Amino acid sequence: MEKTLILIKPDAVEKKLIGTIIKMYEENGLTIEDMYMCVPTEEILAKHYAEHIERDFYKGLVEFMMSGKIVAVLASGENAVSLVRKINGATNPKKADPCTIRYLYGSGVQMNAVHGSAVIEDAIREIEIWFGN
Ligand code: YYY
Ligand code: MG
Repeated sequence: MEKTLILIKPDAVEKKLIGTIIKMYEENGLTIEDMYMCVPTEEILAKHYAEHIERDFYKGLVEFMMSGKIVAVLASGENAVSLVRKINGATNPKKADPCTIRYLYGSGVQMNAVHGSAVIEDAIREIEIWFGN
């Protein structure tokens, strides 16, 4: 069974959307294997967002991600990686399909409520970062 990494970002936690968001994954057939809350460190975010470190939005993104608690979620299911990306919707909530988490609850490209691993290789890498072996 495929596994993937989800982060419920500080904007969604602040809006009390943890339960609503977890329910959307479960209703779409995913299983929650493990989860915890934390205020992420700069170090873990540098690993997680390594591909974006040179981008101009990186500093603001890290500051936002450290602005409050997040929920790290390990989820599994058939095609879990692509299924979570579909449920999450496009990076920009304005361009996301209706009924997706980002369309419903995102407030901008940065504050877009959730993260989901993009491909299986990323999921393996990100699960290692957030949950270890
Ligand atoms: O994988 P996904 O989260 O949909 O988008 P990425 O292009 O990987 O960007 C990661 C993360 O960075 C995005 O969720 C918000 C933030 N971001 C930003 O703040 N400003 C941008 N112009 C692009 C991305
Ligand atoms: Mg990405």
